Amino acid sequence: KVHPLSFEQRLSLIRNKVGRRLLEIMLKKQSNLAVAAVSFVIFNSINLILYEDVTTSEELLSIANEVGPQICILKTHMDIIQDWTESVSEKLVHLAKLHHFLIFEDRKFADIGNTVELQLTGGIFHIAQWADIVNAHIIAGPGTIQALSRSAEHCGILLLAQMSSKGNLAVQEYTQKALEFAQQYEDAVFGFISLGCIGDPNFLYFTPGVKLEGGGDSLGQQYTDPKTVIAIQGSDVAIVGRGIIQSSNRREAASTYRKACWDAYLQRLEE
Ligand code: 5IU
Repeated sequence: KVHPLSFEQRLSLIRNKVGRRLLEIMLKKQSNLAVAAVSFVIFNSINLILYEDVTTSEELLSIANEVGPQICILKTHMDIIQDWTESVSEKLVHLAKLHHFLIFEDRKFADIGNTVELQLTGGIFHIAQWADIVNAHIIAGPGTIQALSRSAEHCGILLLAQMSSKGNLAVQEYTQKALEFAQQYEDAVFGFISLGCIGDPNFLYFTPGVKLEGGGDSLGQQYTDPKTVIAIQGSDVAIVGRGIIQSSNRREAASTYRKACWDAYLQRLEE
């Protein structure tokens, strides 16, 4: 299923303009690395929290600044930030422009269109004002996608076609349905969250659950290394959270991962 096309060649196949802008950034920075600004908690032996990270806007912004030069995308979870205000999103957008990356809010919209429209534009987060990319489950049918594309024309959409966690239900027929939905809304949808390429080079593939050492966590996350994900499974962008966030030197870790992911892409082109 892995196709042989380069990112340059894909540029003319992607209909959505955010998708094309992303490809341009990727080629310019030689980066197919997305960093997930995830939180992590370290518990002690009697389950008390010893250490907690990336739940403040200060920490989020400092990560964006540290890893910014190495990444094509910063993936956020705005609802884990304790002190979110509009100025946080303004500062994020500023850093995104400074370092040339796109902001992907991993809100995973899943409701009927009418609700999703309000979640995207309203509340205290106003996601549509600052996110370049948002994602959606297909469980509620195409109305979810219609609502997102109508109320945020400048946002590109990714559909969840597969997941990295143990026991997830996004398999086989479900994955195929995601592909069909995307093909129906190609102006708005430019890619998938998946474990690799699921067949159509007109879309980009984004894979979470990536770590150089592999392994997993205690809540069902399953890690695959960048080379497997990109060179073998045919994914385009690796999404790395704790592999970088938990490192004592995030700048260096981001640089190591950028190189590993880009080399894996080059290796795929050679095969
Ligand atoms: N994420 C996954 N798996 C998935 C989907 C999203 O891990 O199938 I869809 C998110 C969760 C987190 C990031 O924001 O990707 C992975 O972070 P770690 O690299 O820290 O596990």
